[in-house]
Amino acid sequence: ARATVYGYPRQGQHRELKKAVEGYWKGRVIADALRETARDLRRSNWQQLADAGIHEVPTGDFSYYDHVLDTSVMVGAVPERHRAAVEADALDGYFAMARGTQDVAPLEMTKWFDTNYHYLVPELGPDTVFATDSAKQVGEVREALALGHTPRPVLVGPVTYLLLAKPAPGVAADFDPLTLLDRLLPVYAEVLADLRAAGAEWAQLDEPALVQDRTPADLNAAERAYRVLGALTDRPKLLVASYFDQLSEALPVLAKAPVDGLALDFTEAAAGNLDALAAAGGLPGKRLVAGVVNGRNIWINDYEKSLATLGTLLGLADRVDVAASCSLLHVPLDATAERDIDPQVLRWLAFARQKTAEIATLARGLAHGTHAIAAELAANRADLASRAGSAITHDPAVRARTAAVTDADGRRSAPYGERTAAQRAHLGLPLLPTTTIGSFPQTAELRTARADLRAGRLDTAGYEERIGNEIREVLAFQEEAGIDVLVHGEPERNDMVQYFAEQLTGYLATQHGWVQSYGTRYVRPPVLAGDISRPEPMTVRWTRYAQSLTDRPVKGMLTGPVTMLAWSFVRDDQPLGDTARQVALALRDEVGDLEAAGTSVIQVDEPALRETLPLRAAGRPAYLAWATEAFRLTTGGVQDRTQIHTHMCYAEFGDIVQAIDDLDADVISLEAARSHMQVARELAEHGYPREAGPGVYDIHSPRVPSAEEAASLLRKGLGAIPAERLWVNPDCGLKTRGWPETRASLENLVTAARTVRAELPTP
Ligand code: THG
Ligand code: ZN
Repeated sequence: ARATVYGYPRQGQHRELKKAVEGYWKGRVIADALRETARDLRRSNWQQLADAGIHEVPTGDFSYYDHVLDTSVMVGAVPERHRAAVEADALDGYFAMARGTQDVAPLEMTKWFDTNYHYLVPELGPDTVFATDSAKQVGEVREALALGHTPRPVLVGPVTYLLLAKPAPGVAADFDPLTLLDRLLPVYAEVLADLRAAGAEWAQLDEPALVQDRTPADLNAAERAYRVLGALTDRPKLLVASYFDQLSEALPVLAKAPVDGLALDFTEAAAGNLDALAAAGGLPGKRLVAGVVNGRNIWINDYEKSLATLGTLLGLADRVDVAASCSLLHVPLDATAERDIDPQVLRWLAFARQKTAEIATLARGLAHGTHAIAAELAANRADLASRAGSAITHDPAVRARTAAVTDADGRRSAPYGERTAAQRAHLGLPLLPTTTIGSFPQTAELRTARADLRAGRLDTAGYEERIGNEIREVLAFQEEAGIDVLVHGEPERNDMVQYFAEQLTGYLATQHGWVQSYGTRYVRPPVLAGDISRPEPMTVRWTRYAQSLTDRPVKGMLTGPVTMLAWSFVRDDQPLGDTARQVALALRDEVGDLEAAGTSVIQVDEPALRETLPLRAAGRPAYLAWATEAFRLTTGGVQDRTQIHTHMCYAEFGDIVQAIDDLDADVISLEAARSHMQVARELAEHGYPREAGPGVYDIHSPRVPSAEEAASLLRKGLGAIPAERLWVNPDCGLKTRGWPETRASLENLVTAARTVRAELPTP
């Protein structure tokens, strides 16, 4: 048994890659220097892996921006509008596809399965002509060989690549990219031949799309793809990798395919793989790579459990190797860099570097017996016991409270239809009320102030004075602009999850735990480590201050429990629903305190509700049940006249309208400007009975929408949602925008609301 991984964090311990790429964009770093930084990072990653005892190192997993974009380049799927840029300069053309230019739009970005990584969506059509460009893949194989490593190039598999694609602009929406498979396979054949020639003994083809619910046609495509690629004579040995869930129907297809190995996820999330593999008769004559170390969470492995699984697998394949369940791209680099985490708790955590050591240990244990890893096993047992028995993971007060939760706690005292009258009377808002989603521009001054506070250059009083000033300006602007429901602008918050995580007991923040979100953008997901409680109010002070400055209602702003889980590393020692309930109770107290402080409108954001939807339909009802329960527990305790808002973005909502309705919020704001109000129609079709604000200002672009444009979107909205229930707001928070366009856009939005109000029939 040998140890291997499918991919490693690309950014470097100090996010050197981000700095080099962004420096290149700004013209401060020349192309050769960027390439050298990239080469250094690859070399250091491979050395770390080899030193840890990883036998085959992944190559081709590195990327300047995104590995799916790299695959589009490898197969020549460059959209027409980017052709010229790519021909002029390959690197600049690559970044043009990723980010767009003045004149051309970038590729669309969307979430990589149910992770927090985002990839660039391939655009294909019946006229797509593929062409082989194996330079990047071949180059990395040569690089690794020259450094004395055994490279295993990792490629997005052809079936997954096509399943992740969408019809190019101008192509019929019902075009099925899978119809291009027969044209794509010769390109993969050429790449594989080039990799073989470069010296790769094995190549890995990643097919995570096959763990999702798949049609017989999809499975046929997978069967054909691997029959064709397997039959090639000039190729490396092929390892087909799956992860994020079990293969189910696709397992027998791949087990029978003429490939040389299969990589399967054997973590809890894919528990069915073990039985399915046995039922399929195992993998006689093939290599099995067993993903027993969770590649997307940060907890230490349970060695005994993993060794038991690995032992069962030994009889099922020709050779069993040990790996993480998926690429380590989804975890931070190195836990030992964390200086502020209690050393005892730090022993429970494994980031990428620690996981490679775990994989190597397990491979040694599997190959030579447990006596060969006796010391590691004993330490592992002690660390697991310390976690299981810790007061951090078991707070009796939190446990007692969650156990006492009843359905009534999640029920408002009156149904929506009756609450609206109380809210209308209390708030006195006009028809088509205007509001914003919560955040205002996070200016360079604010970021500097926060950095200065952290570095000790600014004291708390000085920092708070700046926050107070900012809030005054944000409120003054909104009053002047004529917005109806105001916000304080959230200048005191860094990230909408991190801000709350830092204030809740049981949550850990990391200092260096960066994980790539997309391109050069990273997040530091906090860790839900223990039982969650709220030692003191988190948002009341600034909300109260903001309300003291105006007679109009100021919205209280909270991140909802589902998003708090989705953008954190979650506990693996209790059901997600239990963790969500603990977070919900802490937030419920915050909602109660805001209400008691005089806040009449409270927004509980759930942008991640849609994105954590399980990959397979079978898992969705249970997820939606705990997710809606958690939201209702957060918001269910307020008086009728207190108006609960929620906000969602980053997703299509058509298939979860029922769940959105079940949240029992009074008002929802949704991203809609770019889809021309499609969400409004989707809500209407479902008979959504509540108030809604489909966004009329696309905040992802610096473009200022004119008042006429916003008005015409509002009229469209009125076609689906009656005036009594339609709100006027931007698509999302304004954190990433500058002040000039924010000012102009919001003024136009208010003008649009007034114009359309004047057109309404007088009641
Ligand atoms: N917060 C968290 N997770 C998220 C989002 C979020 N996941 C989904 C989505 N939003 C991802 N979007 C972004 C947008 C911007 C950045 C990261 C993810 C970003 N990051 C800064 C960077 O890399 O320079 C670092 C930010 C920081 O200093 O904390 O700009 O909103 N949790
Ligand atoms: Zn949003």
